[in-house]
Amino acid sequence: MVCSFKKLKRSCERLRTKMFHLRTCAAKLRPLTASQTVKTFAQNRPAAARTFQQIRCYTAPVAAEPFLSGTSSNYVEEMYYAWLENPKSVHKSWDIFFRNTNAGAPPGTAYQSPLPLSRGSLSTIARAQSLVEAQPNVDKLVEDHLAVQSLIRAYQIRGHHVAQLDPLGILDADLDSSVPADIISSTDKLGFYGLHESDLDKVFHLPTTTFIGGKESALPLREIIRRLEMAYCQHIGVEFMFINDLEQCQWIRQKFETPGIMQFTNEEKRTLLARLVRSTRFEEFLQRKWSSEKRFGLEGCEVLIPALKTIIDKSSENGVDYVIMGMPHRGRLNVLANVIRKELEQIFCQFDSKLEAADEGSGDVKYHLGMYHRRINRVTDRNITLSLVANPSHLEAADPVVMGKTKAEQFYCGDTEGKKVMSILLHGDAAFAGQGIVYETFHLSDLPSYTTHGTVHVVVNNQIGFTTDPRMARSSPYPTDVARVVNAPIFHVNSDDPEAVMYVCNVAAEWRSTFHKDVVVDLVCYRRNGHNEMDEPMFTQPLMYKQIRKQKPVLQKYAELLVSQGVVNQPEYEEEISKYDKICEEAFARSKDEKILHIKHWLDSPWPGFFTLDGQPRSMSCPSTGLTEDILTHIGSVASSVPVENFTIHGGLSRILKTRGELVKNRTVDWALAEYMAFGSLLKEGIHIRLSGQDVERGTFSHRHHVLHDQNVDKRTCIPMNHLWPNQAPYTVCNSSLSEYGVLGFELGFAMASPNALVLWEAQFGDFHNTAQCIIDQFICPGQAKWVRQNGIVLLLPHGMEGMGPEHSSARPERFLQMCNDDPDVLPDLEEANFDINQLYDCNWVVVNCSTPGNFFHVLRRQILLPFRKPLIIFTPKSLLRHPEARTSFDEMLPGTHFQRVIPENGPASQNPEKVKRLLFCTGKVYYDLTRERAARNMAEEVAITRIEQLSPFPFDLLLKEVQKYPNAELAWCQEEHKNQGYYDYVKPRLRTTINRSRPVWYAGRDPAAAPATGNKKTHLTELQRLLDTAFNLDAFKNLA
Ligand SMILES: Cc1ncc(C[n+]2csc(CCOP(=O)(O)OP(=O)(O)O)c2C)c(N)n1
Ligand SMILES: [Mg+2]
Repeated sequence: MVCSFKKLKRSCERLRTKMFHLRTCAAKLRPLTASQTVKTFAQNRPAAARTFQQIRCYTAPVAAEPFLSGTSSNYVEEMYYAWLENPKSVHKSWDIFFRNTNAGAPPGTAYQSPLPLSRGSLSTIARAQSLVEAQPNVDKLVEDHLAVQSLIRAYQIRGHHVAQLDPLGILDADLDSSVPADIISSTDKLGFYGLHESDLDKVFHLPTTTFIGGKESALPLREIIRRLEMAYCQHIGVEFMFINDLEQCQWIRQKFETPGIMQFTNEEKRTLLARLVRSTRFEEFLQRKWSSEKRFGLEGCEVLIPALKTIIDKSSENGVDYVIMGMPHRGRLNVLANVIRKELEQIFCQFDSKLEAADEGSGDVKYHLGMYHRRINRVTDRNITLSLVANPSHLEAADPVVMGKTKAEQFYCGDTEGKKVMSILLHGDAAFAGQGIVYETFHLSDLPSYTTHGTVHVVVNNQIGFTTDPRMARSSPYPTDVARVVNAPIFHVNSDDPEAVMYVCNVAAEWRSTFHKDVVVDLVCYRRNGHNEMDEPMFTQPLMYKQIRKQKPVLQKYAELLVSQGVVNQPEYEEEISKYDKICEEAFARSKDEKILHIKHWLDSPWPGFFTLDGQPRSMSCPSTGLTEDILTHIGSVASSVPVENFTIHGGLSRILKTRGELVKNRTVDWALAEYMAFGSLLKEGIHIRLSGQDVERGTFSHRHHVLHDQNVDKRTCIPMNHLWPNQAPYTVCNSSLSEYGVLGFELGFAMASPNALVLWEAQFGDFHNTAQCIIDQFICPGQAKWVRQNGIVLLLPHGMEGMGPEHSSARPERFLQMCNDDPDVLPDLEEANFDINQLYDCNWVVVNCSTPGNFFHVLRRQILLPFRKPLIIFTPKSLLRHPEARTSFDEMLPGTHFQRVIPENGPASQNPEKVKRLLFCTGKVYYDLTRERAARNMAEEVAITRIEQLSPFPFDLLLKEVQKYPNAELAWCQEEHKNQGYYDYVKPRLRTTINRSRPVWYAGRDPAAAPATGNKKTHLTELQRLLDTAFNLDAFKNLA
């Protein structure tokens, strides 16, 4: 018996490859009745599978029935199982058939045509008669049942295409007005399935992949279609059938197909109405008071506020206590007021153009500012913290930043599954479809070191982007199609149906807390005004806006509905409105008392305890960044060993570790070891370190090796850095996806969460940072000035002209330097106490190019030991990673040592400075070319070489001393980069200011060029030699003077 069952299974499998997955799962899931939840059904699974197998044993003859084709056997199995549960649940013909087979009718006979009377015995005749009843037209019956299954599936897959999503009723959310052939919009389309109008009242058994039956397991076709239309073609369009996980699909089906599932209590309806009142009246209030101010109002999508509040309420109910949000301009003030609950007077005073700014920096327009607020969630009575991340105008740029901050908050509170901290991202339809960063961010969503365990995305899909129609703005049917790449379900919803919106938002929040994966709510709405309140939309969308003018606001529609249902009465509704209007008026009156504008009230990531209460650094000094010999030796020994047992590393790596060991024995460090020392010591001090970027674990140049891989055991790894000290802070080192924009944004967000972490992003090669330019230009460079928030992120940008061609050579130092906020023409007060620290405090970021491992070590440590945080840009070397001279002795890393902003000449030239004819300034790796050349030319006494290690803020004080030390020397700046690139344009005016323009500053370097480097190795060497010739030819500048 068992054997026959297996045979049946096997033949089915062969024939039904496509249906296989579905069917097997369906069999497992069979015992679910409509009233059971998906949870119960998942729990029942093993038992269900068992029951299935046992019972099937008795049905072996069924396998041999002639009509049992690949597809029909699937159906018969469905039918059979249903019959076992309840013989009445299947069509009478099936009931007879199964009874016959179970009674022992041999294969083939259960379906045989009745035998002629004359040829049969009495008993045969009796049996044949029952068979006649059972087999009126089995093939047709099977086909019809299969057709109905296909029909159900068609609605699940394509029902959303015909859902009524556009509140205006004139547009197609999927940009397609046609109705798919397999959606039964009229009875004549039944023919597509080989069905006929006369079949509409026939009863069909429902497959386990639908929940439309509720408690019924069979329904008439007419009712099946009606229920499918109700589930998939009303105001909600569910897109989910691309998801590769049956359990998740079943969960969604259950949420949308179960009859009567979308019901709300009167209390819930009243709350929804009250939220709509706030949302709508807030915009109206702003419009009344400041009719000519830009605010990017929410009119046409007022439902966004109840939508967000529903997501937050549901998530709070499920244990979330911190929600981090990112959003664009549209409705931002409304979200601040009614979701985050920023004090209204603080918002209103942003409209007062006479108020003076109280904080340093540029500040930002009101619809970009961030916010952080902790309060009680009134619905759940639980504490909740809401943070809206400040953002630039660049749409979607904040997405990865929000993700990074969320990840960090989860990390610091030990929320490894995203149960307490979550993010909500809002999008505009045009931006969501158009901006590539959306895709990059989605691709971070499931990576172990980047996942935030699900983001709820909400799209304000007003079916327009500024003046551009969706048809001109995207090639995909929906603006949300990008989310399909990560199997996120997408719930499109007509925003003029607030209850549908609320339902969908509840499901989205539940989805996130059940599966911890991204989900999208697409609020299909309209934009009542122009792009902003000043714009005339009729110029470009005349017909759409004629319709919009006629459109009743959603609040009015919903209020009328609830009044008609008796949920509220008119006076109650009006009372709700006047209550909120009064709140606005009172706040407006209070806002008049404000005299100055404080941007610091708009901080999205406060760092409690790091600053004094009034936001100042706790000191204006930096302790020594040196370490004791013991610490250096200990870190060195771990860095050169494998700290776990029975772990086989690659032979090449053993040699690298051995060399490291020797370096440690000789009390020296190379680049990799210097980084180890910096990280390892900070971990000891409780500072979390996170190093992220492409291939950072090994290091692009194979010098780092922070993750060891067992050569014999797959995926067994060891991170020695996490074996340094008892109770050390954790070290995270993670290879990222191949994205710069997304990953740099993410790390910036991570670094926002805490000042007690060293967060580093390394570019594979420095020039790749340009695909993350937006994060650099809009966040890192001006972040503090715009949003009074500091950030200590470190960018490691491999840089250096090494004959590798135009790509990979330059990290574009000129760009970073051009964006520094220090004045090239004004000499600061060099006598000021703590000049160097004050300079750092005032700058927008720090730019360094270290020429020694030791200085690299110090600058990394200084980043944390400073009493404030600034972004740090480090141009890191390539060839210096292994250069025998690029070594630092422990002596230069011991207590009392510091980062050297300038490394002065300390050779023979410095002994007799008057004799020095030329003082060369340089930075980075070219120093080693210069010293080699100087030695070759025997010019150690005539030419002094001083290295500027910290380019910005410019070390005016130390360089002045250098210049004064060599009174007879010509001054020249030497760089290996082309003249229009590198550091020259930044350094020259500042050097001139340092010496009060008393002497010329000459240039020894490559000529200006369009590309950063030549692709020809020989040309590269010739250029190098030429610049060295200029640097050491003491007559080179004679004729230029
Ligand atoms: C990266 C970027 N490109 C261009 C703009 C200019 N811009 C501002 S709003 C907007 C239209 C946005 O449309 P959508 O995303 O649909 O949002 P909506 O304004 O309709 O809410 C454009 C093009 C921008 N802010 N950012
Ligand atoms: Mg839009």
